[in-house]
Amino acid sequence: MKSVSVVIIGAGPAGLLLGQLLQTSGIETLILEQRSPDYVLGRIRAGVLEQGTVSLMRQAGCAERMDKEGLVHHGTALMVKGQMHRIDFQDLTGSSVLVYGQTEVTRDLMAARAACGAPTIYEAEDVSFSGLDTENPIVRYRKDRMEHQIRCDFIAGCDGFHGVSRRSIPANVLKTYERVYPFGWLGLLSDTPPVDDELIYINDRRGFALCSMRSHSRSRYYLQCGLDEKIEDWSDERFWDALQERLPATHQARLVRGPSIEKSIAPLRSFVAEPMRYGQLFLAGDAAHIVPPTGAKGLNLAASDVYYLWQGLKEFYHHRQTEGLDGYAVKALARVWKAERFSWWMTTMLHQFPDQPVFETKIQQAELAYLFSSRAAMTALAENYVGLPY
Ligand code: FAS
Ligand code: PHB
Repeated sequence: MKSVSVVIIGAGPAGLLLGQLLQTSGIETLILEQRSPDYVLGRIRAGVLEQGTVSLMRQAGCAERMDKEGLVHHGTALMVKGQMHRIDFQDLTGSSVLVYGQTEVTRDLMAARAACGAPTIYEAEDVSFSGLDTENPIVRYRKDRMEHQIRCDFIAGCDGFHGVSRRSIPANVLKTYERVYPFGWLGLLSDTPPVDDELIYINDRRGFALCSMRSHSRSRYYLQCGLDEKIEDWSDERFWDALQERLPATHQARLVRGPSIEKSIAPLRSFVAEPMRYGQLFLAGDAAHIVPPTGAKGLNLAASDVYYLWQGLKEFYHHRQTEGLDGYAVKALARVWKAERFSWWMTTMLHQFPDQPVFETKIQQAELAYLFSSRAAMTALAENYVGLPY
């Protein structure tokens, strides 16, 4: 039976980044991905990278295009009751974020893996595991109607929220924690210039909106929408009109409309699965946790999980020590829960909750008023947004 040191399930950013970092440490991997490369690249998701994620891309040797094309942002704006409030990351934390789309991160990682010849099996079907609680678990999958099995030392479950890895942890071991929000995000991507040099998070009485970007000529916009909304009911024109209404007066004339390249609705949830390890299976990224995108943490949490797992595997293969792997779940979850808190806080502060008690609305208004009146409060927002230390 074929064997490999680490089998990675999922060729999203978590799986690919882990694969590249292990590659730089001389640790052999095989990635199994259920979809095609084009399908993976077609999903439009995150847009903001923390410095930790940027640093890992550089350590993985995949940062050339990111460093050339990424946009350094030293702050962001929150618009409340028509008033713009800038959160100055540089002044408050001395740090910044990089605007560079997840699609491009994934493309760079895919290209690097192909260039080094490390194997990725795309369109691998029915992945399953056995012997997770033994020294050498077995991974099974089907490819082109042929059944395959691989013996390995470790399995990295980087297969996202709907993957097989979390489901492979016994129900009497796995605990999950969840909050589902009463709205979703309707996103649109267009080859039009952004309305501002930085992102704008908008708390408007008609609903939340976010003005983001991928470059100086490609914009990414989001509108809070009902869970019953259907994408086919949202023409481009209806989207642009709704966005225009929620923009501050200073920016309405700047809005450049154009045909949507992509348009989708995503539900918002906070979700954490514990433990992030079972036997030789380690969960990383969306396989273990989901955050509402309001805090721009999803992709960046996947990166910090990958960092901890990379360090633990490096220690094992280079020094036969297991301290890093044994401490992985506790260390990763400590950072996960802080990001869950921040993402929940940003979401409850900036969205409309029409059915909530008036008291909650009053608290939301007080939260915002305090935030903009206190350097300490704005510093707390900024240090979470640019990324807490690993
Ligand atoms: P991913 O889901 O990206 O990748 C998992 C991979 O595993 C996929 O390619 C999948 O095909 C594969 N897979 C699944 N099951 C498998 C199986 N059984 N066998 C083999 N392969 C399998 N984050 C932000 O920071 N900002 C955002 O604006 C933002 N917007 C988002 C919008 C949407 C609609 C979604 C769903 C997420 C969004 N996120 C956002 C979060 C997102 O960026 C994730 O955090 C990020 O994709 C996490 O990467 P992975 O953990 O690699 O999971
Ligand atoms: C994005 O550009 O897709 C993006 C940016 C910031 C967020 C969420 C999404 O908080």
